[in-house]
Amino acid sequence: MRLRFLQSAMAFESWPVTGMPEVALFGRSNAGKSSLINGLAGAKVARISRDPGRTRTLNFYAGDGIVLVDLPGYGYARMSKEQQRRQTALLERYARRREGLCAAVQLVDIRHRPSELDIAWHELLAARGDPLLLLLGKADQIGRGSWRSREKEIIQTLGTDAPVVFWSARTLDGRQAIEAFLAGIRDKV
Ligand SMILES: Nc1nc2c(ncn2[C@@H]2O[C@H](COP(=O)(O)OP(=O)(O)OP(=O)(O)O)[C@@H](O)[C@H]2O)c(=O)[nH]1
Ligand SMILES: [Mg+2]
Repeated sequence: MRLRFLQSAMAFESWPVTGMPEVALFGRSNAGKSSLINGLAGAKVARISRDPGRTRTLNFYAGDGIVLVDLPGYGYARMSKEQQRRQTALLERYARRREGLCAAVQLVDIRHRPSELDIAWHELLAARGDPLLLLLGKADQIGRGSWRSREKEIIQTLGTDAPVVFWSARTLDGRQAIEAFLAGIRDKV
């Protein structure tokens, strides 16, 4: 899909007014949210790095009639308690208060059992009552033969009935399904 960078923002007052339906990417730090933006765009529009905790601001991208928001990851340990508290407050404020937020994508690492934070965020997002897509990311890191058993364990741990897509930024597995989800959000609004 075509995606172009709109702006970065922190404070509520500077979040852009776009008039377009918005979908946000949640996930722990290093889960691969920024890489997902690049994978969907088919270009390097978002900055990524080897070290987690890279994305510190809300980053807004627009394309194909929707806005995608690359959020800072939750649960980045190498941050002061005060920074973590501020980051969490920012994410919660965004999740609860953002006008135009129509759906969420939560990205988890297919290799790991979801953490307590993944579970808490999943519950908060599911409670919003609008569409929530669960991505099992870095799927290239395990054999396809293990995908279904990992899916089962992750779904059980989260206690969820959200739709699930296997995703890899390396192979772009899952890209079509994600784009179909986003098109569904755009067309419903
Ligand atoms: N093998 C593999 N590596 C990935 C994939 N997606 C992301 N990565 C790697 O994981 C690391 C973190 O990726 P980012 O996209 O920066 O993660 P993020 O969720 O934006 O992290 P924060 O900004 O800290 O919240 C980078 O080294 C990426 O290259 C994937 O699908 N497969
Ligand atoms: Mg990032």
